[in-house]
Amino acid sequence: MAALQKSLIAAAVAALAAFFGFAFLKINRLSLASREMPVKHLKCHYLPNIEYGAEDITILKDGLAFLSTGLHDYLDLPSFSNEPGKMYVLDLLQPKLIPVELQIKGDLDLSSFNPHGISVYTDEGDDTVYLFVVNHPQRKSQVEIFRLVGEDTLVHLKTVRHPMLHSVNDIVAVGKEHFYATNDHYFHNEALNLLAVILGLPWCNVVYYSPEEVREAAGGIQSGNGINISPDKRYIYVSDILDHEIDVFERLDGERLAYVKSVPVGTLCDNIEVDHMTGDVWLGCHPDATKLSNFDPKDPPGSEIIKIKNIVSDQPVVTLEYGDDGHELMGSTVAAPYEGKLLIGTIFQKALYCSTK
Ligand SMILES: [Ca+2]
Ligand SMILES: [Ca+2]
Ligand SMILES: [Ca+2]
Repeated sequence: MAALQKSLIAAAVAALAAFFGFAFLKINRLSLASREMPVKHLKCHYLPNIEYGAEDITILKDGLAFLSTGLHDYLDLPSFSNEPGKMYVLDLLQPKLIPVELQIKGDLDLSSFNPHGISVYTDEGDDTVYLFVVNHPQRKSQVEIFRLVGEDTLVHLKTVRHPMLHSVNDIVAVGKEHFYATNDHYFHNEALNLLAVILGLPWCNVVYYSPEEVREAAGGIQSGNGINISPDKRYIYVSDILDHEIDVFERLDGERLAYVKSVPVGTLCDNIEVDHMTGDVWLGCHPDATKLSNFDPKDPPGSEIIKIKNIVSDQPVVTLEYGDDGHELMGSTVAAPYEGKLLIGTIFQKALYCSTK
């Protein structure tokens, strides 16, 4: 009996050790730990006023950029401030590039405002600009819809909450109250999420929201992050960050998404911006996710910006546009292009203005 007990315990210990060994290797592989940092620098300077991250940035066709800043208390990622987040606007056509804080009016609790992914929608009929912002008050997920008034005021129109929108990372607006959203986790419990990552369970999804219906538009994603749309509005791009690829979907009638293909990028890409002139896809990526989660200022997480040309064609071209070991910029999440200019934002640090000419 004692001998049987002993061998059972030995078998259990061996199984646990094997699992932890497997888990360790899997996490190292997913997070691209100890990967050599890609290096490529551009002519850049820091944007004033942005010290606590600009997780997402998007730019209107007329050169007006929006920045969501101050993301904190999210997925145990580092943050330099626990103050409420803010929205900024920056006119890229002005000679002085100084982001200005957007005034928020209406019925929104600003003391718990924690903005994350953003998207803009312009009403073709009357040119009204709607700004959609993922917000995480008390670690929850909801989407705020604002209307831009003048150049520096957001009027809060609506808060969208839904059980299917449970861990929203980013959104892309396709109507005044209509959007696609990515969920970056499946479980509420962090240990179960870690297990899902280790086992490679592709249980995250893209959700379509309209006031009339809310449903899963696409599944099979390990961790949904950035989402955006082609200039002709025909394709939706989703970053499956843990899979190191960008998934391409075609929008069908009735807002159905048909999977087209995945483009490997070899790095952990966060948000997606699309050049409105060329259709090129710009990605803010994390070259080594372990450096992000075990934040050490002496060995900081780096930044990596990737561009995909002709993403829908048979031969997409993936290029490194910017790479840094974290001494210039830590934790890049987004790269927004505008006519030879590039804005690069981060989770918790600064933002850069660069020239790509
Ligand atoms: Ca976005
Ligand atoms: Ca995938
Ligand atoms: Ca993101």
